[in-house]
Amino acid sequence: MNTSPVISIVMGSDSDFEVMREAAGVFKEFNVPFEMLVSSAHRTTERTLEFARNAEKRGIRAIIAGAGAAAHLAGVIAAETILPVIGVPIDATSLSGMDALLSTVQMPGGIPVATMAIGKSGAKNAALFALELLAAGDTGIREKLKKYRSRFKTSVEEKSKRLQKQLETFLNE
Ligand code: RP5
Repeated sequence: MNTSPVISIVMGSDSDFEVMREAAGVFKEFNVPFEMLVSSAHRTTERTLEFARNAEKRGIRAIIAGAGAAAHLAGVIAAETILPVIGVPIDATSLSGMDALLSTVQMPGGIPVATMAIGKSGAKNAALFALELLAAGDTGIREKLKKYRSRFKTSVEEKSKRLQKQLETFLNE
């Protein structure tokens, strides 16, 4: 298997790892090579710009950028690459992630950032969305994604059966 990373997961600080590991977990499960790094749009601006400019020629196919507070990381990266950039707003301040959400989602027309939900669900969905992008040209990933979805179907059907039993007990009380 090719082990060169095709996905970059970037975060503004190592304090974001707890959330961003959700994305890493998905790539681990799908056996898709990825890299993870810390780069800050405001603390290490030059490093972030260099990363964004070089990502495409290094073979990266999509970038996931997670940041909290005035989260301009995803937007700054998107400004310097035409790779798809997926933003994950992180709950890192007293504004509970609303600051990061608005900073990430409200990109002016011309430089898109696909913005996910705040926090762990957003990180997980960012990875799944990146896989959906890769799936356009990779039948293996496409099939794995279909299997992943079908597991949800089975689990909801099981939940519904359990609920019927609970309902029966409740009605007979
Ligand atoms: C943001 O500021 C980072 O993405 C992080 O969510 C937040 C706090 O960073 P630390 O002070 O923990 O390094 O840039």
